[in-house]
Amino acid sequence: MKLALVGASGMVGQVMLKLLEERNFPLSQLLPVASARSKGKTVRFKGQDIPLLLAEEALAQKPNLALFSAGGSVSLALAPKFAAIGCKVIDNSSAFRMDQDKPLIVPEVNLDQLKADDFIIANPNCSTIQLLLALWPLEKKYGLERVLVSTYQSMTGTGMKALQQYQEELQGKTPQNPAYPQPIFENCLPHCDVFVEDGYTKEEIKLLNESRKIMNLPELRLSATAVRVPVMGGHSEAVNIALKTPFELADIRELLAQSPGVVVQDNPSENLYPMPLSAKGKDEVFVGRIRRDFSQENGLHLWIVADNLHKGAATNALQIAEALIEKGWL
Ligand code: 11C
Repeated sequence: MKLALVGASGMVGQVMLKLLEERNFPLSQLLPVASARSKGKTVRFKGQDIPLLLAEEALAQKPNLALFSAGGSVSLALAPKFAAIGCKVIDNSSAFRMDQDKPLIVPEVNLDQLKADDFIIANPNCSTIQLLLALWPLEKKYGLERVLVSTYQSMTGTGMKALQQYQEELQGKTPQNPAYPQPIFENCLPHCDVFVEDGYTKEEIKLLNESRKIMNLPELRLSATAVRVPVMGGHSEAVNIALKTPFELADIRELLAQSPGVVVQDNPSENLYPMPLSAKGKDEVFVGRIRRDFSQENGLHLWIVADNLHKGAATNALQIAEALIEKGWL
């Protein structure tokens, strides 16, 4: 298996490299790809320094699998070229997620939507993935009437430029090339990704549209406010849910505790709840503050935290790749 890693020097790419090693992913050759700016640089993999390649150089090696995390425009330009030579592409950008003919996969939810002849497979947005690991078991057992999501998103979702801005502001400097239009140090920005129609941001629209597609619930009532916070370890989400049918709180805890990829961390008497600091570097999605919302029928509150670079990006992509191998499609 020859694996091209497009965006190998980025934040998600670096986590991909770490996880490829940790999971002992079966590959015979790694082809790390970056832009011409990184020409001459290397990435570290299994104790070796491997030179970064241009996309054309990697294509010439005829990889079987390409993992893309270099942004939407790179994916739009290059993913079809890799697919055209019979290479399976798992794309971490938003470029293809809503294409009707391309699957958008969270393995714990909709692996059944993956087909043998899919060549570009989309990896969902990080905030969607962690949300759905908790929502899907609830949908199956009780039905989702309505979902309200408020996110508290890590700067790592924006990338290295955001961490640079934070560091400069921390040191009292004025950032020369800021990632955000406002200061992020000691601040919260109700602004993730760009503003689109009706006053929403693209991140908020992604949460709605991707959730509908992945769970195959085109009428799902979901609304979100996405907020950037000066945090590193992961994204947090305060989620308010109205279920369609009555529930016992103990059953919800049990259901979530048994759901794949979910860890329940919920013991208020010991101040135990999910936090970005404790989720950092982990592959699971952590759920806590599980409690009834008494203001509405069948109402429930959850607090959901995950490392957006892990389950929100690299882990999910590698799980898809592993599923392709297991099915004999790779
Ligand atoms: C953020 N969720 O935290 C974004 C990062 O559509 O894949 C990933 C953007 C995407 O800003």
